Amino acid sequence: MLVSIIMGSKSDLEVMKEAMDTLTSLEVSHEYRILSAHRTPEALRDYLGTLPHLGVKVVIAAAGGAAHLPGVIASSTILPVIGVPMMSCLNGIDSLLSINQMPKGIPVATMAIGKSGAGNAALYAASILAVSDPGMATKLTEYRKQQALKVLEG
Ligand code: RP5
Repeated sequence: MLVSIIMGSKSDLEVMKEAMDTLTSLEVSHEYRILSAHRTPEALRDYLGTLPHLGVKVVIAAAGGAAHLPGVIASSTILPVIGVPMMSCLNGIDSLLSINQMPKGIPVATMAIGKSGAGNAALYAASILAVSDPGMATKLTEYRKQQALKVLEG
């Protein structure tokens, strides 16, 4: 299983379905978990401990508000972590800045707020995999071609 998607709440699921659908369309194996940095710290730690055995190469982490989840995950693994800020009572700006403003040393790649970010997180995960997987590179190139065709067709 190549990509693990972790989100802080069941309320993030509808948005994060965009990431799962995109990974499915690219035939990237993935699973999701609902685990919170604040509400379920022990369960989160336990799950993160299983990632090497699962063969996970990239983690996508979604959180809203005081969105510590992506940073906490990144602090416990050297796998690339892609953060997706969720909408919140501050229109997701708090989530975006919480995820984006990591102090030097522990990076989190931060996407756009909401569904665009969720879809792009999946595409970015596929790009990371494509560096060492020519089959994945071909699929991504085809995805881009189809996307351009749709735009040109109007
Ligand atoms: C975060 O708090 C979650 O990622 C979610 O986006 C936000 C609100 O969670 P709920 O109150 O809807 O469970 O931890």
